[in-house]
Amino acid sequence: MHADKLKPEDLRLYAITDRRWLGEKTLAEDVEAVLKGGATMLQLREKHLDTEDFRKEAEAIKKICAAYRVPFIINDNVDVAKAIGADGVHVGQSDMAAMDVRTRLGDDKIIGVSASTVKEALEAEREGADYLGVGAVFATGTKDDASAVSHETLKAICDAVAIPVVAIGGITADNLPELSGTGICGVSVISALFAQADPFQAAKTLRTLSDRCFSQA
Ligand code: TZP
Ligand code: MG
Repeated sequence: MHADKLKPEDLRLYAITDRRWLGEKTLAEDVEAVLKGGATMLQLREKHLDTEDFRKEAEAIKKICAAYRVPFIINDNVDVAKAIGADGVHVGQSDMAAMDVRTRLGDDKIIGVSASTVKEALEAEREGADYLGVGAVFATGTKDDASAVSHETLKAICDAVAIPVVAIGGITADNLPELSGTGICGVSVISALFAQADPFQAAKTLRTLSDRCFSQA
């Protein structure tokens, strides 16, 4: 394993895309805005694009992330990630197993896994995950089937694994400080960035707060 492929501070403000609030804007514009504002990692999450459109979009977003020197992760789709040379893939519990993703991507790439229990977290770590996304730590309207994770469970997961953990689900500038002391390296957010009128300013605010709350982790 290559120890420097993912630094814990890369997870400080992990932006996950969602095109539902774009309106007249392009996804590339919003991605650039959140990176300029201080997002430290970016995941392209597309639930409705066909493979060819997903690949084209990924190609474009990869260039922007490279310009800002921010790791670029693809949600779920190992084929797209391999085709465009993304930095990694994020999989959920019902997606491809982390072990199989590792076999397909090799040791140099970043693999993230969603977990909502200590058992799932330990299993993902054993299978070779580089980081965990744990949530939903607050109520969210963005993912219908998100399971709720208490802050006690979040802390128990952070204590149980050696790999970095990022919290996800309903995180805003108002509630982010409540996650201090859980052991997370940062926060992963969708609507608190991409549903905002000014994603640049939203990223700036969240990055400042996240640096303040999680730089000890
Ligand atoms: N996984 C657990 S909650 C969630 C995902 C993808 C949605 C997070 O979106 P938001 O808008 O930051 O609550
Ligand atoms: Mg998934």
